Amino acid sequence: MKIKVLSLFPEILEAYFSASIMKRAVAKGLVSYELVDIRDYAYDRHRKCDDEVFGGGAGMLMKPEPLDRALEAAGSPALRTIYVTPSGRLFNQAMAADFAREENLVILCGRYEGIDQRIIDTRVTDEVSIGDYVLSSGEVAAMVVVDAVYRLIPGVISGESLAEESFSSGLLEYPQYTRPEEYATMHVPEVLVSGNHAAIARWRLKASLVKTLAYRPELLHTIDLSSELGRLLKEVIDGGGENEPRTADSGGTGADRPARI
Ligand code: 6GU
Repeated sequence: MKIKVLSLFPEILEAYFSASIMKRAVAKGLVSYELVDIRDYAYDRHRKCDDEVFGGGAGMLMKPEPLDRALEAAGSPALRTIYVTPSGRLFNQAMAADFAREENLVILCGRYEGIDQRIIDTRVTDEVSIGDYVLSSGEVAAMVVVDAVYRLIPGVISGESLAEESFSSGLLEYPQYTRPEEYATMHVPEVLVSGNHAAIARWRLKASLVKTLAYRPELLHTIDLSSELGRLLKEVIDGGGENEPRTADSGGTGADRPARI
C-alpha cells in the first residue's frame, strides 16, 4: 500500500513512519509513504495557506487553492482520500479493514478551524473522526488512522495476533498473564496453567464477555441470546461459579483495577 499524507507539519509524521513496526513494514516493501508539505503548493511567496471564514466566526480556515493543487498532484479523488476531522464519521475497525483493502490512500490533515468545503466536495472521499473529543492537530488523528489500517495489511502482523485482539471478534480482549505464576501474592487464574485448551478457550470467551459487559455493554446488543455465545452471556450476567472469570465488581478482569492516586 502507498500512503500519502498531506500536512502543514509533515515533520510530525516522519518519526512515526521511520520507527518500529511501520519501519519494518516499509523495509519489507509492504508499505511505502510520501509526506507532502501542503505549503509547497501555496501560490504566493508568503506561502499562505489559511484565511478568515466567510460569514464571520473565530479562527482561520485552510484556503482551497493550495489544497486543491496538492490533492490533484496526490491523485485525489481517484484515489481514496481521507480527510481527518472531528466532524467526520466515527472511525472504527470495520472502516480500518475497508481502507486496508486499498492499493493507495491519501490522507489530508487539517489545521486551524478546518478546510474550505469546496475541497471536501470535490477531492475528499471519506471524512473521518477518531473520537468524540477535539484535537488541536489533525496529524495525531492521521497517525491513528494509518496505524489502525496498515497493521491489517497481510504480512505486517501475524494473523493469529490479529484474530485474537479486541474488536476483531466484536468483544474486548480477555485478560492475559505471563510469568511468574504468583506475583505479590496474586495468582494467575488456575485454568490458564491447566493445559486444558477447551477450558482455557471457554474461560477466555467468558472473560471477554465480562469485560465487555463492564466497559462497553453496547457492543453486546447484537449478540443472539439463543446462540452459544448468548448462553454464555446469560451465565455471565447471572454470575459465574468457581474458576470462572470474575465480574467487574469482584475483581480479576482488569475492569476494576484500583483508582490511581
Ligand atoms: Cl480527525 N481531528 C481533530 N483535529 N480532532 C479530532 C479528530 C480529528 N477526531 C476527533 N477529534
